Amino acid sequence: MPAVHAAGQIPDDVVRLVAESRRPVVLTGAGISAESGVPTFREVQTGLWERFSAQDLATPEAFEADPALVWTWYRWRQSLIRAVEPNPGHHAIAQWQQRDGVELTVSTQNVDDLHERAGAAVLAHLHGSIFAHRCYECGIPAQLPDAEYDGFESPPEAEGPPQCEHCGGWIRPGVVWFGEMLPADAFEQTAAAVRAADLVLVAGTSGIVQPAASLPLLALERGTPLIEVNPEETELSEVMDHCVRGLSGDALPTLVRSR
Ligand code: BJW
Ligand code: ZN
Repeated sequence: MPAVHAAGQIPDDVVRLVAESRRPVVLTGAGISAESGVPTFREVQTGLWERFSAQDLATPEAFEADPALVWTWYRWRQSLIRAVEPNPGHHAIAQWQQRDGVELTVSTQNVDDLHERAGAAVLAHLHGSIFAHRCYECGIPAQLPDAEYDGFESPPEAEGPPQCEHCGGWIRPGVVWFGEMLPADAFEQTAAAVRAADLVLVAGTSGIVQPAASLPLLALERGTPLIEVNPEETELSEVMDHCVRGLSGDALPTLVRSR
């Protein structure tokens, strides 16, 4: 069973574990971007999207059934992400990575670029990038101008995706939908980093979606300390050594402060 701590009362030995780690791995999910204003996946959506769960829209079947709806959802989310800023959780990780003597690996399930915008190098985007595009049919990458939606207002109606210059197929976002494989190497590179880590910190993920949710178990097998940062109990909580129950924007700056 994990030791559970409030974000404002993280014991010194947990802060020391972080401060003394030389090869930490940080695994992040949607919760780390929540305080920036990016909705998580298991939240109820609003506007044009309120009848749909993210789980219904993030599939090849949804795109095939209604390309315009799914495309517009992604274009709107791109504009939302462009309109927000990294929060103290992203900044704390970037600062930790820049500390002398620390080789910190960041691997994220997030398709946003907020870790990078905070100054962190990200080893892997396990579920791809929302800003990359490729043809749904032939896979050739496509360059598109930025979406012109207001990031905060849902668009009034759905607009169809552009077509591939090579084969006429629909252009899709460069993300990983349910039932699709993760990008080549992203999982294996993260798994190797977790196997080599002396500490694994998991922040802002429900631990529901596989295979990403299995990565912390590689640390468990090796007896590597595991810390979770999340306001809620998750599917992964029971394998953790420490659970910090709080928002990552509060907990991470405290956890990674230098002693
Ligand atoms: C805060 C906070 C704050 C809030 N601070 N925290 C084995 C068993 C069962 C099923 C499967 C299995 N293996 C594969 C599957 C199927 C499937 C799967 O896992 N399904 C589950 C629903 C059970 N997996 C796949 O299909 C994967 N592919 C695959 O396995 O390929 C092999 C294969 C191929 C063919 C057949 C079978 C196998 C692909 C998964 C792709 C996931 N894609 C998405 C969408 C990406 C594009 C987009 O952005 O639209 O990725 S789904 C969505 O979930 C997104 C996320 O990256 C992912 C994870 O979500 P995350 O990050 O955990 O967010 P939430 O919203 O779930 O949780 C937020 C958390 O934050 C909560 O805990 C909050 O409490 C917390 N929080 N505020 C800190 N301020
Ligand atoms: Zn094509």
